[in-house]
Amino acid sequence: MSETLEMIQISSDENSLSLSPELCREMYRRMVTIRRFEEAVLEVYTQGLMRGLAHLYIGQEASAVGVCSALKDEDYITSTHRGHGHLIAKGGKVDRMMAEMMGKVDGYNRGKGGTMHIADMSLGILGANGIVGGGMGLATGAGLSARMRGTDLVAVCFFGDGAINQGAFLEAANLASVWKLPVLFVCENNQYGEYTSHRAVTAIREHLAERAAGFDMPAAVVDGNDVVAVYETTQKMVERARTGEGPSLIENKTYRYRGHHVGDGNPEKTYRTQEETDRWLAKDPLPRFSRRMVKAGIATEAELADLDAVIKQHVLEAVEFAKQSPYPSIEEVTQHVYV
Ligand SMILES: Cc1ncc(C[n+]2csc(CCOP(=O)(O)OP(=O)(O)O)c2C)c(N)n1
Ligand SMILES: [Mg+2]
Repeated sequence: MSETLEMIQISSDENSLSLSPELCREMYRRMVTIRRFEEAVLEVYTQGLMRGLAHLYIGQEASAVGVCSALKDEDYITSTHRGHGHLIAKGGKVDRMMAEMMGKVDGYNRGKGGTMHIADMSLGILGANGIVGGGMGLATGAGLSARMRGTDLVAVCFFGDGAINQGAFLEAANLASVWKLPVLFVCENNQYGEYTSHRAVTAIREHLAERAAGFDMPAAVVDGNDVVAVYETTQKMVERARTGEGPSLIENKTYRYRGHHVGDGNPEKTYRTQEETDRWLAKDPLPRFSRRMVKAGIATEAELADLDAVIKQHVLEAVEFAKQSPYPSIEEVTQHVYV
């Protein structure tokens, strides 16, 4: 059993807030940006302005923001099919993201990748990924590269409760541990893989983070809707990784408030109950953190409402930017892609 395998869910004290006001405001700004961006994606999809589907991150904002706020700009992340939140949390630009959703030339991939392939190497974003578990090898490779180049950079691998059962996890986590690579595996346990509860498909007593024991890797179970707990836990794990102590696993327990994707309109009528969703809605990471900031005197309710309005406008402008952007020309149909 690894030395710090702690299977008690970590939450922070809601009655205090010792992080700097600047950091709190920035974390809140990023969480609200994710929420408003995702709402706009749903609107754009509903209006028929984008092709295919998108997997919304609404409800899980504290996980991406808590983790990425503990990283340096140069650190790496790998993301998933539910990737918009990770990208925004790492500094992705909402106008270029929205253009990519709509297949436009100003998108991150010149409109040829769409929601599940957005990458920005300049921000260390090694890509969203349509392959469940696809980021595990990439993050481990990025960690190896960071080590071989003599940097102190770390690589974070975001993945879901469903992805923890992919064989790639065994390969990546084992190698990362044997070679003590600077990799942080962040399992976002939003309770479901598509329409199936993780309890139905995963042989684990209680916490998915228990898997870390098999890799001799420290692990933490975190209240994934508590951005402070996620941030502080990540800081500790990142510090270990930077100083050569090797990888670790964080399980952020959270919930997606919407369906698996934008076309999964009413999960409460099919594979989950309204009572369960209501229980998680009471732990919504946004009002939870805003209440806490107000209580700590970091911001007033009016200031936070103003900030929300500014962000809504910013996202609306991103939608307009994407609408105005042209489709890529027919001449470049075979460029920037594997043919
Ligand atoms: C290798 C692979 N298998 C299956 C799928 C189909 N698929 C897409 S999302 C998904 C569920 C993933 O669940 P989880 O890892 O919990 O992520 P979440 O959607 O909950 O964020 C599945 C099975 C896929 N994209 N890739
Ligand atoms: Mg899941």
